[in-house]
Amino acid sequence: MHRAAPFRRIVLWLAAALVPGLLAAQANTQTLASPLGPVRLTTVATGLQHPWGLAFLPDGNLLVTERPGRLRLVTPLGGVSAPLAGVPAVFAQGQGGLLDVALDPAFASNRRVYLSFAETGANGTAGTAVFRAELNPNATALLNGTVVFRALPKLNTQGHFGSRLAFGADGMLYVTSGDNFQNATAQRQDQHQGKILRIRGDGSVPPDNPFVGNPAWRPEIWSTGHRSPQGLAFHPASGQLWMTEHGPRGGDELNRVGRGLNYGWPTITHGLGYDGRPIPESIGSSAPGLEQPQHQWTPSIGTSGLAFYQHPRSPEWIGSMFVGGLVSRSLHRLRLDDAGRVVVEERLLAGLNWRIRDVRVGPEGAVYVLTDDPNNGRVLRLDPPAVQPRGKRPALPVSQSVAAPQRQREDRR
Ligand SMILES: [Ca+2]
Repeated sequence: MHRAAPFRRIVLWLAAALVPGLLAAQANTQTLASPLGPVRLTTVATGLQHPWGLAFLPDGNLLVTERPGRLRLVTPLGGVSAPLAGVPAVFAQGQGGLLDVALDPAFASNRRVYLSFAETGANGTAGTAVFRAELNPNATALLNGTVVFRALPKLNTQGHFGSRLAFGADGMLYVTSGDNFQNATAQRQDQHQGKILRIRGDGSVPPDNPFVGNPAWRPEIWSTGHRSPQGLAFHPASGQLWMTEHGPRGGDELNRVGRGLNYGWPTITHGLGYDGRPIPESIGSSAPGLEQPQHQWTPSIGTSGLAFYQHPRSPEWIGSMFVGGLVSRSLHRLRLDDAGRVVVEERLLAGLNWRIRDVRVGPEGAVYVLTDDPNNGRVLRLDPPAVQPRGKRPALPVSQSVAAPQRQREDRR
């Protein structure tokens, strides 16, 4: 048996030299059980530092951000490029750094890319900002970059920057901005913190924003009362905007976002402070004029990226919503009823012990996931369960309670 080992190594070395992509794909694929049948999980890339956001380029490659301030190209077979040039300097402290990446709706003609990030301000302050640039033809650099939006005022903070980016069918860019770990900001009309913002790609304000013309309000504000929003996506069928945000200790939220509405933080919350006591500003879990979440998680799952599944490849998954869990270390697949209530929740990737930072649906109908780690963050591809004959489909599971370890420390976000 021992004599076979060197020969096997030589065969593997030859195979790796001849078909590296094939070998890597086989070595990095595993099959996992799920309530709707086996799903195939492929590790596309490893070794990333706090990967935070991803976007699919038309050529099949991915743009992936790393929070310390790098943007990389990742190929479907796991090639990871050198950092792209032209990325802005970021405030890489605490939860700050390079955050989300999004393509312009007209990327095919203008090659514009948007990045959200924490930007350094004066005297140790920082704030969420949005950068726009053009991707050069061989995708090695961003050109003509400029900051198109800055959340004001910049504050002394290292946390709750947001910040997800999503373009609507209206062509507008929606940006989540966290409360900078300062609760009161989320209800202040003159501050961008704790809001969802709606801007044009050049940062200018659309005239139909809800508070345009009211000098008390920052005109970019679309919705208010958010704490730490890390998921943002438009439903591909209804066009409605949905978001996820971290509660404090408990009370993570899934919200359907309406124009000009107030989602309550910190006046109402389903969570408690990290010390187990009520949030000082809170008057309870509901109040007139303040929106209730469509769903809330107590204990917290550490909600992160959000994606809707509408791809014809998987009838089983169509109509599902995927929510990443940093604390639950799971990918949550939800089904909503016609009223938007969560009626099924299942946990995928549970037991692998990976903090899930982002989730997106790829152009071929697989689900892509980023796992958060200081040095070995991953890009994962999850292929949906094979379509089964109608009579053999397992029954949909009833809503499952999510048992997650109670989160105590903010730096676990
Ligand atoms: Ca809320």
